[in-house]
Amino acid sequence: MKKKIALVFGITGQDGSYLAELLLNKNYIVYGVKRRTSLIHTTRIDHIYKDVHLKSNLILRYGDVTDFSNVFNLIYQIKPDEVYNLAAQSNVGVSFELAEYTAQTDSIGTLRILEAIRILDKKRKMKFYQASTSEIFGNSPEKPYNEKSKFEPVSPYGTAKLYSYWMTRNYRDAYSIFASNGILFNHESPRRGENFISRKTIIGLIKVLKGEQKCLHLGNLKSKRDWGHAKEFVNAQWKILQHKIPDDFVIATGKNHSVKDLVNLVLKKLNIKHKWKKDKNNLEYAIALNNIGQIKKSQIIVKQEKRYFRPNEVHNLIGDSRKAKKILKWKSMINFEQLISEMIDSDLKSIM
Ligand code: NAP
Ligand code: F7E
Repeated sequence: MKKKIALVFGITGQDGSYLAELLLNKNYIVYGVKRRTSLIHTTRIDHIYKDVHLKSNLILRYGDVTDFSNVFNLIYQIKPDEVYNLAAQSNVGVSFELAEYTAQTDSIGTLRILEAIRILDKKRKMKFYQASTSEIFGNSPEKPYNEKSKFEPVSPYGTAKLYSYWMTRNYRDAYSIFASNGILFNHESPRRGENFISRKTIIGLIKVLKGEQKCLHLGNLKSKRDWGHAKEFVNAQWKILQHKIPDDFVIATGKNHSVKDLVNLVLKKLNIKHKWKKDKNNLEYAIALNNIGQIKKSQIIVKQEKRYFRPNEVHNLIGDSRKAKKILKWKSMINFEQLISEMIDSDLKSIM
């Protein structure tokens, strides 16, 4: 039987690496798009990538979704069965500083891929997956969010992603392209980028324990997120494209926790006893109650800092993925505590 060909934009990212593993295990030929960078950074996929001169089912090509001729050429040459658009400037906080670049990548980047598919795939055989996000719900009041909830994004990232969500639906309806949105809630793993809250907290507190960093500085501790495991969530991405019709699905665990819960859990797992206090500006900080590692009793180990607050915030995200459970037979099995424990163990091994 002819092997299926997948084209993955964003293969060097957290999800891209897990998705590539999953597709290779399912015997796909996987083409991954990597950006030109001054230093090669393919760390997340090095374990599955063989020397370019050896025969392999994983092939890397240079590319960038801000370059239409490149996107068009890749789709023209590779003729994939499935296209996964995971490429994005994915940091919500950074999107306030790089608003135009975020739109170029997260909105128009998607349009470029959809246009290339529309022009090149006359027989409408290609399937397209769009990495949509819970950020498109913003602070919409009716929770938990499902596929019918109202969209009210509050950041350049969320707004850019909402454009892509609608373009994916528009191209499906107008041109009969098999184009689907996975509306994924936060998902983490040991491969999560170091400036997202889960990884930043874990790495930061391990460094504080080792005496390499005095204190962990954070922003909003009150916001709540529905955190799942990336490995499970990429399985949903694949399932969305195997469904007989193109459609949109919310992918979430259905449970949420605050940033402060996350910090408390990491401190507990590292055996750092602590107490929260407030300063005169009402900013919170945590002090150690025990001597442990390089930490001295009464040391300030976590501190809120204004610079890490965003101009606008999504306060409370929780998803309802009953549709995915019913139609795709997908459900999250790894809970918050298991996820964080796995991430801590992984970072303890590499940092200690
Ligand atoms: P990530 O780790 O930040 O990976 C993003 C990927 O996109 C990286 O491979 C990155 O390349 C690539 N990329 C960035 N700009 C690009 C451009 N202009 N052209 C081509 N590639 C570009 O993100 P992730 O956590 O894996 O998330 C995957 C996708 O799901 C993203 O679209 C994200 O917005 C979306 N999403 C994520 C979550 C989550 O909680 N993780 C939730 C919902 C939706 P470099 O490695 O070169 O930077
Ligand atoms: O922030 C708060 C921050 O950056 C989570 C992306 O994958 O999920 C992710 O977006 C919360 C926010 O993720 C710091 O204000 C406090 O309330 O880990 P995060 P995010 O913004 O939820 C969605 C679904 C995506 O689609 C995105 O691509 O934590 N927070 N202090 C902080 N966050 C960070 N990063 N750094 C802090 O110091």
